[in-house]
Amino acid sequence: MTFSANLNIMMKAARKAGRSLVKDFREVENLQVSMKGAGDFVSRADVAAENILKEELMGARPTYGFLGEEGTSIAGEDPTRRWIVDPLDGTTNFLHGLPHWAISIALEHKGQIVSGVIYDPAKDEMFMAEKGEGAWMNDMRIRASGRTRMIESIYATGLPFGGRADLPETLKDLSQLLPVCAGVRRWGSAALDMAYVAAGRYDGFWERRLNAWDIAAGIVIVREAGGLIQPLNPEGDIVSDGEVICANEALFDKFSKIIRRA
Ligand code: 2AM
Ligand code: CA
Ligand code: CA
Ligand code: CA
Repeated sequence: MTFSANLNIMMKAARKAGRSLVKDFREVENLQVSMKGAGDFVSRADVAAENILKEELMGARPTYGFLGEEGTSIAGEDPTRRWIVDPLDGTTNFLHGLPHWAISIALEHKGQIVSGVIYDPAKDEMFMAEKGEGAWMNDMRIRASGRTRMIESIYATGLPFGGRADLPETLKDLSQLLPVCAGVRRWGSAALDMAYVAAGRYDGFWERRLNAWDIAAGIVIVREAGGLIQPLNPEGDIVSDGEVICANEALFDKFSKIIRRA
């Protein structure tokens, strides 16, 4: 397989930020932690990883824009291209010593996500895709699952933390979905949830109240793996709404009818 120069830049940046995060993860008890909002933690590790990503990505492509969760926002000379970055998706897991977190890097071109990388350094799994080029995990092509029966399928979501207002809706989703499927998982990294749908590990995923950096890379990875991904509100926009639903092609209709109560 040969990847574009941009995807190689993204993978190199993800590996470099990954080394920094793994080092901090080994001594996580010494990290300074602060809260950005109720239940929304940030540590020195998040900020260090964002700085590495900014240096690598902006160093290689100085004219592109940049949007990062930890405050980096750069309007590029080239208004059509922008990096959208979550330096550490799953901070709560990270801070609890749970090895389930990732770096998410997307490249947006004219409002569309054209390349995505989601890297899980603890498991050394790099999920990546480019528009029209398929989706990969390390050196293997990945595809959304082939399951066709709801009762055999499993779904991932995020449970609203820290008093998020979408709790009643999510509980309703669960009460309607759980009786008709094989299970729902909640691991705390939206980026990895989407990567796992692309890899056929989960059959679908949905979540409300996310941000552009949680979802951007996952969009192209799920699509290139043959999965269907849409804004939860069919008239909306995934990246700006931050509300997403995805699944394999065979199950998308049934699953989305339950979640959208259509
Ligand atoms: P973050 O770790 O980058 O902040 C899952 O529900 C998503 O919500 C994650 O992608 C996570 O991204 C974000 N999130 C923020 N605070 C959280 C918390 N206290 N618990 C779980 N997820 C949280
Ligand atoms: Ca956060
Ligand atoms: Ca995130
Ligand atoms: Ca983050």
